[in-house]
Amino acid sequence: MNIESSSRRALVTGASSGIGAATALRLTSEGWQVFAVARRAEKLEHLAEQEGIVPVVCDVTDAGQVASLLETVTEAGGIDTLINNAGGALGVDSVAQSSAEDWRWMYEVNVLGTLNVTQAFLPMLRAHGEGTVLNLTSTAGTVAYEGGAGYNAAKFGQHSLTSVLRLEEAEHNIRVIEVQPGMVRTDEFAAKRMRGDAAAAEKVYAGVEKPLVAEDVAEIITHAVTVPHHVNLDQIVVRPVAQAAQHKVIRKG
Ligand code: 8X3
Repeated sequence: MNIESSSRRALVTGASSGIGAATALRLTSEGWQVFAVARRAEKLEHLAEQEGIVPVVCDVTDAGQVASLLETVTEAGGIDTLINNAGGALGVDSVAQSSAEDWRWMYEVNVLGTLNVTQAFLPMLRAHGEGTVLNLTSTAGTVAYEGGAGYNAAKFGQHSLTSVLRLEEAEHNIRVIEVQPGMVRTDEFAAKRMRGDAAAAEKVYAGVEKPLVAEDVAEIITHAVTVPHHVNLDQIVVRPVAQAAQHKVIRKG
């Protein structure tokens, strides 16, 4: 499973679908070598056929699995860019009514998952000399909204982790980029958040003529990690025009 040594190399978590899959595909189409990481092997099968992609199964919330991931990637030549994309939302309940279990899951996957993978790969990125970490947070990481509850709390946490990391790793010439997307229509995000209720998931995007799609965000990620290394796009907020703010969404029909 050795990959070419000449090109840029990234690891993308949460790569089986949505923004992660689109990013893995976009980077390889531009000549990158990509380790595409996700929890379930069968969900990575469609990416395995793509030249330049090495699928690796790993649950980022499991420190033991992350240690094996590091070993696999080290043996296969390493990376210069880490893209922490794995994450998700569960529920739209108020603080008064939400369940601590949901909050725990969101903290685990968004914050501790990012922490686990980042800690594991920092020595490799430092040794490289021009490392990049890009964390996919959310507009929910800086703007609270009703029903945001545990998702806001987790994304604010991941946003803070990212800001601290930027301060701490500058000495090691690691740039730390945060991409904060607003409304992105993907197959899984709203479906997971609404616990499989397809009608509720559909309502999230109802009447929004052009929400962002995964490829829009993948293009921005690709740009941010491809500009010369001394250029650090610290925080990129990206929303569809129809979502002027978290509380202002233009819906037609
Ligand atoms: C998703 C953006 O607006 O649903 O991360 O919180 S939002």
